[in-house]
Amino acid sequence: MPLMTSKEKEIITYLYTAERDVREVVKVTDDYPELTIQEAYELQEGLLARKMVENRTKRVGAKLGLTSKAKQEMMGVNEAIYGELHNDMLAYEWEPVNRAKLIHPKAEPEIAFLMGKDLQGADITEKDVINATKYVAPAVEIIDSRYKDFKFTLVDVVADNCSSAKFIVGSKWISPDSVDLGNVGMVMTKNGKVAATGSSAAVLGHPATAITWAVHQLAARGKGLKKGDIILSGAMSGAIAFDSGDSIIAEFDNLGSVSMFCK
Ligand code: 0L1
Ligand code: MG
Repeated sequence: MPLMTSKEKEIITYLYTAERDVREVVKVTDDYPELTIQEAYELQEGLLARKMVENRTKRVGAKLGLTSKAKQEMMGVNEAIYGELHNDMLAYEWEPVNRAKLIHPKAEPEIAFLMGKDLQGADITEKDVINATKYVAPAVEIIDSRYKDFKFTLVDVVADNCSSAKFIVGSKWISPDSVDLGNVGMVMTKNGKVAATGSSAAVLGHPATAITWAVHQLAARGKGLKKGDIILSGAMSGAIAFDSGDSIIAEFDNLGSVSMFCK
């Protein structure tokens, strides 16, 4: 980010401290209704840069959000959004997620892509995405908007790095060619009861389409995906709220399952 204005610094501090102090805040656009989506991505970049300096985090990949028509309609928008994954967001199946460090967490079932090659450009296709992918795996993203009651505009959620908090990837990684990624069924249970069902078709028709869209957006900012990146391609169902004591398991056709426990 070039030299930041005092307004940008103030908003970044506002979002950074809300997450650090596990405190929900009113949305940024209440005070700054004039912010544009372009400025929101610049604020996101500034927020992530601050985390890299203060929390010594490193970028490990990217995430897609608002990839389902249902969620876009709910928010009155017709585009997806993207953010970054950092190493401090990576959680493990065998390590309980700490509820005390989250404001109002929700779980989303997603397909994770592990990039085997760099990928950048405004004209790359779904085929390029698949060719550049080494493995796919089942994943759960934990989202935790910093905004009160999970209520925000597109600008707010982009600035807040698309509500990202944690993510867990299952241990079974397979080649993207060995499964029909456009038609993966999924069942997510909470404490043994079905909480959500969905399909990868809900992710802009195909998760590779969602990633293609993100690569095009990144290209406009002179960026791309890197070999070794983990990409969360978008939620296959609505997000499920959870609390301490809850366990979540997402089972995907042909991809296997991933689980998490919240302490
Ligand atoms: O990962 C997601 O799909 C979440 C994007 C932001 C919207 C939300 O927090 O529900
Ligand atoms: Mg998500």
